[in-house]
Amino acid sequence: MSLQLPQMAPGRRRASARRAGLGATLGLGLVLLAGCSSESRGEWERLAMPEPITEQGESTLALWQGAWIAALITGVVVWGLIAWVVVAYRRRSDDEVPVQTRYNLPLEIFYTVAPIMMVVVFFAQTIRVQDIVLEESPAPDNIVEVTAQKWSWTFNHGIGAVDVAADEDNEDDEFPYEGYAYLAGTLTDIPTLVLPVGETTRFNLHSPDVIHDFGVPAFLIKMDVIPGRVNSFEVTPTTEGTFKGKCYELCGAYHSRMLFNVEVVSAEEYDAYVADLADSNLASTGVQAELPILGGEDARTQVGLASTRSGGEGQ
Ligand SMILES: [Cu+2]
Repeated sequence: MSLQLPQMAPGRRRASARRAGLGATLGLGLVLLAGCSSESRGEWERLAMPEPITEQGESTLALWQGAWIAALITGVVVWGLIAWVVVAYRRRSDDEVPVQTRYNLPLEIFYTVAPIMMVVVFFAQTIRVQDIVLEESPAPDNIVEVTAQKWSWTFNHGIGAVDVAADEDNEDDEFPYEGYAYLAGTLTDIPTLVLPVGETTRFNLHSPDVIHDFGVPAFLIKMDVIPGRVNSFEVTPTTEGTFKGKCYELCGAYHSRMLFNVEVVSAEEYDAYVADLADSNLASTGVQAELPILGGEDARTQVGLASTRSGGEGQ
């Protein structure tokens, strides 16, 4: 039984198919755009990357967008070639046998060389951006010692004179500031990391127990916190506001509680915050800390942590 198609001149049939296709595309585009707030339009432009709030994060975003654009151009060329081959070399009659070409040397050289060139460009761009986001300035405005401990964060802000040279060995026995003001989070008390806008802050990452990972989506960077090793990176926040941070390494039973907030404030508010924090440390412990709280024995006796651990070991 043959299929009965409505009779229509070939030219008119093509024109009406084109109109239907155009209408469907426009309709779909309108539906998609109508559902777009300016926020989600931003997400589309950033290709689902969070909005960066640091100078360093802008380079990461540009790398992400560039990689997607390169991948999409490649995709369009490949899809286009597939569609062209399917149409141009389709079987035109039942007894037709296509040319049995076994290889095409120029084509094979092209699809060997093109991907190698793409990998080289991706690699070079990645190294370039990696150098930018991991670059450490000779004298950052602030150095914060971050402790990731089971199961929260302690943020140690420096007070008094700073000696950047003391930070250079990246060891845990010398620290750049004369004294420290610290905020220790607990299982039930999510700590807030306060940072000054427009200033460069270096994070030195310490862990007394297992591997954690310090990350803030709005920084577009995260870094492992490894016991016995001090990893570090710097950010220069450009936007004031409150942002979310968390542990990105499945570190144990209460990994999911290793959350923190980041509050970017003006430089004056930051100085006032650190002074207040030092006062409240002094009021609660009776001493001004000369060294940052880096966990280990200290982490177990921090406010709130003692109650969450029975023997202090294991888990
Ligand atoms: Cu963790």
